[in-house]
Amino acid sequence: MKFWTITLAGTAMALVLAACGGGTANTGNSSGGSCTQKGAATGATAAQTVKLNSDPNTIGRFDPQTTTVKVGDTVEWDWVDTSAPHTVTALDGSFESCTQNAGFKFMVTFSKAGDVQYHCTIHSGMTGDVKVS
Ligand SMILES: [Cu+2]
Repeated sequence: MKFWTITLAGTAMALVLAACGGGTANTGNSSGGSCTQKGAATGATAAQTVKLNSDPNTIGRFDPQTTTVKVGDTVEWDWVDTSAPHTVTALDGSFESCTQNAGFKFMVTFSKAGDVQYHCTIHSGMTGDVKVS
């Protein structure tokens, strides 16, 4: 039963990606509510990359969980996990990717020093932070 559910979700995801003509469009919030993407950097070059991977314990995982950058640097998140959608959502509200599937990329430029914690709003075990100095 579980396998069947995952297969169906994968098929639906492929259809969504195909409809958008690529993995870089905002595919909205599949959890039902409205979501406005916020804080996305465009045309930047990432200093660090965080992968959104699958994880048997927390459903998903930010890899690495902690990212260290300098003020002015850009972090890129890559949706790698093909088994579940995820969000990259700052706890302070400074950035929000909305719900996305494998193939999506989201970049944020950090313009001030501090420790910015973020999570996936779908999976409570998915947490990460960006340490900016
Ligand atoms: Cu997630």
